[in-house]
Amino acid sequence: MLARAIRIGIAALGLVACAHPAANTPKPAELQHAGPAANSTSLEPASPATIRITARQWSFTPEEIHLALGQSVILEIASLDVTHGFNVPDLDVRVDVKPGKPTHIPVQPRRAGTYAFHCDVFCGDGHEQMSGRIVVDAAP
Ligand SMILES: [Cu+2]
Repeated sequence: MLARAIRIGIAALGLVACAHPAANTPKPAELQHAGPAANSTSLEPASPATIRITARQWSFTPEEIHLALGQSVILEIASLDVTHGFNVPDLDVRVDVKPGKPTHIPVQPRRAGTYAFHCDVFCGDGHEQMSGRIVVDAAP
């Protein structure tokens, strides 16, 4: 009796397996590929990444920012003390950065390279030291 019940159970399992032919079952590699692609397609356009930059007498933090070619980002620049300028001549970006009022700049670099930025509002004796660079990395 017990042996017959086991045989019926095995037969039932066999039927379940046969109900899903191998031809219609995605291979593990296909599933892995489909997952990340579906995620990046649905998330990228909705929310560009925000990169926060702090200005203070007399430096920007961070001094070096890395962006991927074609990546849409928002640069959020905040001053911790006095009014500064944020000027990236080769990207046509130039804004005043006032204390207590972060400035948001949408950026989508179209060419790989290194773009220098600096403060262009005199903010004290160390003003000329306020500089940094944006490095746009080409796609791998
Ligand atoms: Cu300055």
